[in-house]
Amino acid sequence: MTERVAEILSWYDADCPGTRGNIFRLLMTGRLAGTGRLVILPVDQGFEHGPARSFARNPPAYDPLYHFELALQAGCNAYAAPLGFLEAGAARYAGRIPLILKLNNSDTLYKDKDPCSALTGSVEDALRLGCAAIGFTIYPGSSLRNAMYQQIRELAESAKRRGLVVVVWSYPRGSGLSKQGETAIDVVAYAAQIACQLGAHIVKVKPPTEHVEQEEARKVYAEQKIAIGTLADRVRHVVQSSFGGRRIVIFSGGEAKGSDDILNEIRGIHAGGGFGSIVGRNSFQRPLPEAVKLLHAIQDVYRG
Ligand code: FBP
Repeated sequence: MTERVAEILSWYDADCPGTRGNIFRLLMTGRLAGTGRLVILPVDQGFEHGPARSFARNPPAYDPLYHFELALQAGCNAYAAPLGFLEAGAARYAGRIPLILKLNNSDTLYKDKDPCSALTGSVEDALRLGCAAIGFTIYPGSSLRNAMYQQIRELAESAKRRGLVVVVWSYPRGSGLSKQGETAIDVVAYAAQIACQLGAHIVKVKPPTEHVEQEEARKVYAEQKIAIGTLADRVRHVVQSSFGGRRIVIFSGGEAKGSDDILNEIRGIHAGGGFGSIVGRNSFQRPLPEAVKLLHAIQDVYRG
């Protein structure tokens, strides 16, 4: 146990030993073990975006076992996926890497202006598969957000009682927001705060832009001179908005892009005090050796 991991665990002192043990596992696995930083591999895009959009660029990625192997070879802290992908490999890879079961998912075959994911797994499934955590997506900004908040309240209560960690993907989206507003700094900071208030141990958001969506927020950002000019400034503000930095906040990777662009973004997240990244398409859409190399380079940035 390092001092940093002990410090992070002290923020979760309301949790039972099982949950704290699983936070410890997440923080003590892979190439970033002990640093307090995390790089997680998420592979729910087959469900969220469809198989061809997700896997055709690197066909071995159609195979669920490929992702367990990638997460292991890349030294990730954890691997997150929906029920089907985890069931396909959890027994073979039992105990080798912490797993996060995504308990809700949505597809893009029906375009809802107000999205709400379906429950696609249970806390019992997570326990049966030996997972360290459950994952859940909320869409603040959707007219159906309150139903999602109520679902995660119940699931989080049950997961925490059974010693699991709760990871919330907080993705502002829906008719309450403009397209630009989905990644606006005020909205992303607000989405991170909502996830923390819902009891998330780990919050995942998209890297925010300089845009400020809400008129009322714009005045405060100007009056209080909240720095939002660089990605590092914005990440710092999101981390501060997550209980003054007392919650683990990680940032998602986004669509496939060049390694230099990704690494520049990671440098910004690191400089702003972000706890890490969850990188899906930018890893599994590359051939395995390239993906491992990129994930190692990302981890090296977080190692400072
Ligand atoms: P990526 O690195 O591929 O963006 O994965 C992170 C993630 O949160 C996935 O878990 C999820 O499927 C995806 O982003 C959602 O992306 P989008 O908002 O573009 O549908």
